[in-house]
Amino acid sequence: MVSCQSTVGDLSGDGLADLLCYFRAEHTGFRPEHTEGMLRGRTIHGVSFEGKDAVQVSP
Ligand SMILES: [Ca+2]
Repeated sequence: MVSCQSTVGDLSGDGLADLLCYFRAEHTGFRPEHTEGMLRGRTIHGVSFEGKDAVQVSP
């Protein structure tokens, strides 16, 4: 299950709007020591996207 919020504003303080997503860690391969992740997907209009940024893996 993935849930994302695009209306969270600038959480990182870099002046750019952020996307906050929640994943079940066991479905992603993330482990607690991981600090960076890559997201690949497709919009509802079929446009592919890819991004990389910091992640925080919580138990
Ligand atoms: Ca930001």
